[in-house]
Amino acid sequence: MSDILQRLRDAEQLFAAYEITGHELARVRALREKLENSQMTVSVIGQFKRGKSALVNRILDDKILPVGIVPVTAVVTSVQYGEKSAEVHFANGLVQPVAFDEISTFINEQENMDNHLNVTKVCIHCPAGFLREGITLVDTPGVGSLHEKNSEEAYAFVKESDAVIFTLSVDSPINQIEIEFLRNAKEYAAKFYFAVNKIDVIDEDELEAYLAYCRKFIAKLMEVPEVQMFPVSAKQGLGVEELTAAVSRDCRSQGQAILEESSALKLHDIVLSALAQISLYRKALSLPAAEFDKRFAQMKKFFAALQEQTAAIPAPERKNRVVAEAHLNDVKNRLTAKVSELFGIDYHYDIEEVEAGTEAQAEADDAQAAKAAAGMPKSDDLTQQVMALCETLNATLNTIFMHREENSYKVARRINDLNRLVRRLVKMRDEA
Ligand SMILES: Nc1nc2c(ncn2[C@@H]2O[C@H](COP(=O)(O)OP(=O)(O)O)[C@@H](O)[C@H]2O)c(=O)[nH]1
Ligand SMILES: [Mg+2]
Repeated sequence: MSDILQRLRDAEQLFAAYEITGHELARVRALREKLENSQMTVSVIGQFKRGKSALVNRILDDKILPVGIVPVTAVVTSVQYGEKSAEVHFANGLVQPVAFDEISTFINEQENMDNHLNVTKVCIHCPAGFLREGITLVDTPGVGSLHEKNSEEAYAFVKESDAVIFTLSVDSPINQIEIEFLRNAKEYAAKFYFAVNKIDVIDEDELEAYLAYCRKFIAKLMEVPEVQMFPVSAKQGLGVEELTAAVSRDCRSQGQAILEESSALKLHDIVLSALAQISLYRKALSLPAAEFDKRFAQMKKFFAALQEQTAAIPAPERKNRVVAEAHLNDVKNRLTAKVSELFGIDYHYDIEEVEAGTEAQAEADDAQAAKAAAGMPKSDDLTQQVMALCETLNATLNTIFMHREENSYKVARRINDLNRLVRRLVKMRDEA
């Protein structure tokens, strides 16, 4: 068995033994299954309007995905090999098969604005040759547009990618947003391809200058001596074959190695998250029971105050996406500060867990009401989102509260146990 597979199993066993690490258990289990089935996720990422969706269509040799002059892709769309079919996954767990010509209703930012339909992903099957060997090709919303939710989705999905086709385009030199995004992607994906799109709009000299300029930045950022760039035109089909040939070749010759490396990167992230949970747990257990009760009560008061403040935001403002997102960020920061004040530890909120989707405008509301009437799931409101944030922390503290009822001998043993767990997690973190 490979070393990383063994480490995933160890982590799975470890997380299964504690109430507090249920979320990490689910993540590590999914990762292990993916590795065992040799499923490779190749995602197309980049800033909005670089031509990602157009490139995916060209790779699949099919006009499946909506493309446009304004930000279009609002939802992660994965494509696997198979008979043509499509299904939409909603946040409430509902999975609904849809006809191909209806896909756009769910993916398109203009139709599903700020993802008010609460779609988590769209899964498509299509018999394209590129997918035949077990590749899942994923089109993602772009970063950097006015639709902040799109950026959040894109950032979140990078965590699931094994390999990445980072898409730039010649009509804009690589910018700070792209560099930041790439820097983040580097922490999770094991293999990178750089596509430089829209080469049909410039001449050869200009292209050379563009490539030289980007190459320098990217090599430095990726900490490699050299990077290979793939100049393409998704519109005219130029260069796309070279790109897909390189991806296919690597999948065949080093697919397992890519998957293992990407799994190790992801395990590192999961272990960090488990460490944060466990640190809070251990810290709280170490407090005298009365002291813990007092701080827990203060925390509950704080939850209530946050909810009250949220409820007090007037209706027109809470419908405003920018106001709503700013409020949610503020809540996250204040919760982090409160945990630090009461329990003396660094407790970070997982940004991607925040469902910051509030309706941008009344129009979107109307559309949603219409869809809701048609049996579609309804989106969360700001109050529910703040409640969900508090609830994660509340659940952890409640578990601790239950254990603090045990006698002091048991608590001491549990803390000992957690100390061992933390040491193992730290070791895992440093190995990964
Ligand atoms: N000239 C040119 N335009 C392109 C090319 N690829 C995409 N586009 C255009 O760029 C815009 C954005 O494309 P889209 O695929 O929606 O970008 P995405 O936001 O990155 O998915 C659309 O207007 C496309 O027609 C290309 O290779 N050449
Ligand atoms: Mg797109």
